[in-house]
Amino acid sequence: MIDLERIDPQIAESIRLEEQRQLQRLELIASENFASPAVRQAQASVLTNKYAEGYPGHRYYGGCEFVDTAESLAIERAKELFAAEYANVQPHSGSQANMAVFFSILQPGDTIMGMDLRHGGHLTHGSPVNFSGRLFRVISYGVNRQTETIDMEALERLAKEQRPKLVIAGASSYPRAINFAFFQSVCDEIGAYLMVDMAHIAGLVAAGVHPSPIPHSDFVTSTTHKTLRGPRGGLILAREGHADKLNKQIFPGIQGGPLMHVIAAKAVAFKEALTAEFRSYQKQIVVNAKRLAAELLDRGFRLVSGGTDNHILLVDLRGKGLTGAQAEVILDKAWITVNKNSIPFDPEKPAVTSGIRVGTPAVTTRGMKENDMAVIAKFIHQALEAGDDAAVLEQLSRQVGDFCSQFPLHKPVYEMEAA
Ligand code: DSN
Repeated sequence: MIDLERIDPQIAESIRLEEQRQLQRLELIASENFASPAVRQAQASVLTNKYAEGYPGHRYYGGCEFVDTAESLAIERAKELFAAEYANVQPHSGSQANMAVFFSILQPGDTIMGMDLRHGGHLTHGSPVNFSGRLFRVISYGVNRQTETIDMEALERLAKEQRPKLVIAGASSYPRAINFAFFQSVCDEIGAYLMVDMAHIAGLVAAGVHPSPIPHSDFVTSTTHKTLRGPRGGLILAREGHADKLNKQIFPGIQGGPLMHVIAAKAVAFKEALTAEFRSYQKQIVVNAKRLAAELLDRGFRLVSGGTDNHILLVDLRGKGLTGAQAEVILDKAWITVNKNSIPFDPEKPAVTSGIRVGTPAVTTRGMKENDMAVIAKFIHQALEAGDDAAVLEQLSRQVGDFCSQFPLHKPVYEMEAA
């Protein structure tokens, strides 16, 4: 930071403060994590200087021999990690990965079917405010009102009636395991493609803690920075037969020069994810989520679907007389970071919501275990009980800061316990 402090003290200060925030506060945003020092080192490297439009061995620029090595390693490791036939590591984000898949098999106006955003889906799965909803005809499925799990019967009925060309499985705020084999059977019956967006659960899938979508899908997309704990970016996996059209859609279809520094960091993250330590970390994420769920239920919170199978809890706050927006602000004051989140059939608007989404990937990276989840549940309960009592929230924020100081932020993967 020496040069940065001198050249741009304002940006240096914002980075320093953000680092302090991450260090001192409880990070419970389900889609966030702390990338390892090795991942960040690759991402901050001179590879950011290189143009490499094209693919390894077939570039539109000279001098690509070393970045070719980095990208080839990333591809091979991604394929090994997920037992996939094909990998494209160039998508700048999960949204770009999804866009490339859509454009490789769909024409504007074609019908796609995805999970309703208000039931836990993602913007790119057909929301009207997103390119996916603007370019394609969208059919949405959701959860059953009683079980709050995906309504498979309704989904099958709708798919047979509407015959989408592409069905999308995967979610952003769904706390339960997804039955990819069932999605495949529906797609087989109606002759649709199946794309699984596993962004949230990619780390769990890599570690075998969640069933893999790979054997069941034509396409699997992901981000690399959530449970997978890599740099911020996207990934496409597919059957080899789709390779040419996917490569063409990413470049030159929708992207220009790949971010070679990010691709190198993805390669590092995939290498880390191939270790026994990483598998043990992923198991702990789920163990922690289940314990946090039990502790919150004990304190009178209602959880959507009654619990969790993965890294996510969706807390319904209506019984506590709070909206999601209010809870997010209150918890922030106690140095607990979550996001407000719609719950299925939410009577509140998306900017208000009736719930919060809570996730365990980041705190598990810090080395927190089951008993620490009991402490976190207590903090959440105390903060929400305090409401707008600023003095209590300030006092709590000091306790949260002290608690966090016991857990290093950047624990190198090789220092973690193996399973
Ligand atoms: N914005 C991400 C999340 O928080 O789940 C999804 O892309």
